[in-house]
Amino acid sequence: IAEMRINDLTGNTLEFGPTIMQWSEDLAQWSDEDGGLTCAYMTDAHRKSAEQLATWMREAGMQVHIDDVGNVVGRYLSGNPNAKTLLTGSHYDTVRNGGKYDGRLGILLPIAIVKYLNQQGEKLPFDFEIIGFAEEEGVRFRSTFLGSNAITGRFDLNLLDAKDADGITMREALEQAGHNVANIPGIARDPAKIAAFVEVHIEQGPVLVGKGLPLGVVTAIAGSSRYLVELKGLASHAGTTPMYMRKDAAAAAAEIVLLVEKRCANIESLVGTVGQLQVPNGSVNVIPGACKLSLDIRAADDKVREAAVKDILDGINEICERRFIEAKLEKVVEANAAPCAPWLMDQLGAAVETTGLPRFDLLSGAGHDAMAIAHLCDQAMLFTRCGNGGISHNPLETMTADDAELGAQALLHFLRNFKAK
Ligand code: HGY
Ligand code: MN
Ligand code: MN
Ligand code: MN
Repeated sequence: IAEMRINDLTGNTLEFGPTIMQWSEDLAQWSDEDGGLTCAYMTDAHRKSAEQLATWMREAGMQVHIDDVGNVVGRYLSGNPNAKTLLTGSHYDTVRNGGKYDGRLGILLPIAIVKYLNQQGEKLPFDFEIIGFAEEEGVRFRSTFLGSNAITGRFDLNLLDAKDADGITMREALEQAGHNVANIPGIARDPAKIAAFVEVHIEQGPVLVGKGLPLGVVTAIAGSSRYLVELKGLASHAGTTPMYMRKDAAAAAAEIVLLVEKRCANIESLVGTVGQLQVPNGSVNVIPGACKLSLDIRAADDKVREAAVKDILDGINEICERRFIEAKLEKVVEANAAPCAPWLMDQLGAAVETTGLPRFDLLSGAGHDAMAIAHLCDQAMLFTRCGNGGISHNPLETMTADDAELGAQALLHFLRNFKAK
């Protein structure tokens, strides 16, 4: 049916889908690690990916520059000097061993549309700007949304001193890549010149695939709290130290993992994850004297999330006191839920319906650059279905050319009919 609908719609074979899928494959060739896709901020693979995006944008007829936090920015000019700019885009960094479409789809799909418009000689009545945000996942320097925060003027310059696992500071990484950190504040956009922001992204979850729908319109992006926890106990001999005398940091961490799981269970849209858990320099025959873990708590409702975070932090205190463990917590992300703008959702929904699909609204449990750009202008998101049951942040992340096509057809219709607020 999708095949038939697409042929009806375009009157010929797929316009955008195969290009988007091929570019996704091509872009995935650059990875920090062999086997699997890892593209962390300002690594060599990250810089090569930026250059490739810039090339595709240029070939599509866009004015292109790479700014000093590494955002790849392409502008498709309207020729109307008074027109406000419509922003779109997503991130091109990835999680470790991630998927090819997370973030990248939201850059490649609009480039394919601009390439088509440019070939047709069709201008839009507004300047259309595609931004490949340089960093959203927080893999190398822990902080997230570096690219989109620079665009909204909220880049925290103190982060330039943050060090990666090898002790390299963000400032050094940027300067080694030829960037001038003095220009970062100047990256901020003037809100008066921006009409809105729309991000196309894979859903990264099971809802659309469960509904059998290729596209969805996002209602809100869940808020999230991220902490790094360092537990300090006492390393001692695994054979001679009686159980009741131990200060076992890993056992405390294990209780914390189950506390998070229990506290977040069975509460609508509340999720909690310990994604990183390690015993630094652990040995089989040594009681773990230290343990590092991460907390990621999210919910659609900020009050629900804040209550869960409070209970979990109180719980960590109770576990550590009982086990004579010291805990050091560092809050690395606190982002409130970002509701999408109804006026934009309606225009996106109408565009989805032109592809012959029903409008279907859903929450985004995943964080997105749109929640950072929400500090600059109204935002909305278009989701495309994830295959393999919706898995993401995993090499099994997948999507189809048909769904990419439908997403592109919908966004093209949205652009051609966009009415600024
Ligand atoms: O973690 C997130 O939700 C996003 O994929 N960075
Ligand atoms: Mn992601
Ligand atoms: Mn993403
Ligand atoms: Mn995103």
